[in-house]
Amino acid sequence: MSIEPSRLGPMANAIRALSMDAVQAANSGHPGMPMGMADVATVLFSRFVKFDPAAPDWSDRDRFILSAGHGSMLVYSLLHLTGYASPTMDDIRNFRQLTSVCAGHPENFLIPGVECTTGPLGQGLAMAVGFALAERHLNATFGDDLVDHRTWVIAGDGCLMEGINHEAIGLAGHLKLGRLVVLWDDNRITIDGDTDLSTSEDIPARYRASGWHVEECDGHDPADIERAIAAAVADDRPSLVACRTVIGKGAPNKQGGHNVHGSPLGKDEVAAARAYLGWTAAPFEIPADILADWRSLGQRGAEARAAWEARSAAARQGKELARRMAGELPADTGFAAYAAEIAASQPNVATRKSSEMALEALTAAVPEMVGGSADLTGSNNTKTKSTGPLTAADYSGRYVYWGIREFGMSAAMNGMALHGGVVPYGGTFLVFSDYARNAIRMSALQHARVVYVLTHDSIGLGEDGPTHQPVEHVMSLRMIPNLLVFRPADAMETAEAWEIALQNPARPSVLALTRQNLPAQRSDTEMKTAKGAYRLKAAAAPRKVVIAATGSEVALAQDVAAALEAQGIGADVVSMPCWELFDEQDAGYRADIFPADVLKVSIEAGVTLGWQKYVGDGITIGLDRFGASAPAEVLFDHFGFATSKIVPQITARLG
Ligand SMILES: Cc1ncc(C[n+]2csc(CCOP(=O)(O)OP(=O)(O)O)c2C)c(N)n1
Ligand SMILES: [Mg+2]
Repeated sequence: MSIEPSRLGPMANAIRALSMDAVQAANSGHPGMPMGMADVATVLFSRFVKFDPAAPDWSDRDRFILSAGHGSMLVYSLLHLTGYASPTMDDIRNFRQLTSVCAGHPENFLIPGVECTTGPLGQGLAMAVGFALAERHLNATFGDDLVDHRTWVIAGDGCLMEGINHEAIGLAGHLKLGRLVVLWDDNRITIDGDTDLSTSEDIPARYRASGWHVEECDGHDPADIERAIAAAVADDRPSLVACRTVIGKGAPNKQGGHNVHGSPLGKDEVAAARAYLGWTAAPFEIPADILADWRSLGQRGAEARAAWEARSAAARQGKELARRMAGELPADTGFAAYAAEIAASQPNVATRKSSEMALEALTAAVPEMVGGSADLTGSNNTKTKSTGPLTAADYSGRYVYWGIREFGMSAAMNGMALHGGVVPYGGTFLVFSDYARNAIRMSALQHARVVYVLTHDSIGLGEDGPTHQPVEHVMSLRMIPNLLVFRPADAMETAEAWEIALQNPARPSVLALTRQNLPAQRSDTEMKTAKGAYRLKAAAAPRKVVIAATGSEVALAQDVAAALEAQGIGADVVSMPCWELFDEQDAGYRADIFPADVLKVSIEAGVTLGWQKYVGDGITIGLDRFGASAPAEVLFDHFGFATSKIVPQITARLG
């Protein structure tokens, strides 16, 4: 049963009413965008989107992404009206309150029907590129019967103005992601006022030049909207549908102006809007006939899902797809055999190389791993024999050439991880993690399993100099909640870090890896990295000092300890590949590693701020300034990372 065209207007007004009433009740929020895009969203959901409210995690559903996350009431209204269990009307009534899942911006971890967290403008659209890419990759792997869905985006002027938009649409155009459709809320208003205050760009021309198909429509004319979306669906390029709208449409005295963007309409204007729209129902009440129309859409999807379930049950690969979509790894990731191998071979290699060696084993055993690099493949060592190129001609490949698009890559990887069925990892230089930083933060906030392979992790990269030498990066990444930051000391710790990263389905990880070779520190396979920090070497003489270090400085710590022991000063060496995991150990373990009664010293080729947490008023050896251009050995010595310079500081303190 399809909806009569005459019903679309009242259905859209239900979105308008819920949005203005919820924002009014919260006395905060953004009514303009949901009211302006209500007609487009109603046509989209009533004619095009494949979804089943009874199964929000059905893997072959279409993905709907509200990139203009400030318009959160739009997605809350849609989910509620179409019959999802969450949000309830009570949640909507309590929009933006602590007890409600209807947070100020849509959060993927609060509501199953919210595919990803949006609010940082531009990133929803960039994540959508990852969703669309994951869909094509799984389609190529599992076939049309099991994977065949679209990615829909509603984006505002802000999403299209952000720099990441350029990266995202360049990727989507190049990869010919034709199942991606972006509906642009072309209301020509942003917070400060008319868009002509700040832009005069020809957006359709920019999209066309990037390989997109562009349609334009009157965003308040259902027939025109339907025509434009149908044309987008029919075209095999990614599509932008410019929907000319009036922000706050329905609020007679405020529509079309920037004040309706992010403030409640006010009691009088809410009343005026009710009169203007002919909406007589009380706040948070939807007339039964209108609700029935919305619910009928939801019920339609159940048929499509039932048919898919029958196909999936009959398909040879149905279970394998289900495994991947559930985020469950194969029983054997290849880690154990590989760890045994390097415990024996004790390789003396850079940790970026160790990472590549681990990846060879892991990518061979874990087919859902999809790698890539932002044009530093040969430096990040991210490509393996199992991961052939993922291209527009062959989406079954497992390696994405992201180009020089660190932010776009990272946001797209979030989309891939949240789509499910793939475990993305991608590389760049650690120093350029700043370009990607908000997407890394969004991985952590969204509980997305994304692995960032960040190489050239210190002055140890040498001659490229201070622009390329991270100093504050490892420490600043440690400040992001729910992010595991690994700085492994050798091949074994690198392999362990990879295994831990894979085994954490709800956490992103960063691997900070060296350019320069590092000696092997371990011959056991005890997964010590899982504790975050552990005693690599116990004091021989009576213990006077504990030296904690990470990554390339662990070898130096060993050397310093040996020099102290030679003087009869007992020294533990603690390798500390992951602060976050150490902080999660029990108090007894932590106190055993960093005992109260000894001098504690940290060595890390980066800023020292933060190490005091472990060494108290001990000694912090680090680099609180930018590096310099010279060979690595010269720099380490110049900046004080030398046994001969560290030992006297320790003996002086011991008195
Ligand atoms: C990266 C980022 N920068 C700034 C903001 C703050 N902000 C939220 S909405 C908005 C204006 C967006 O304009 P538009 O997309 O046209 O939305 P509309 O006013 O039409 O609803 C801004 C600047 C943000 N959310 N994200
Ligand atoms: Mg706008």
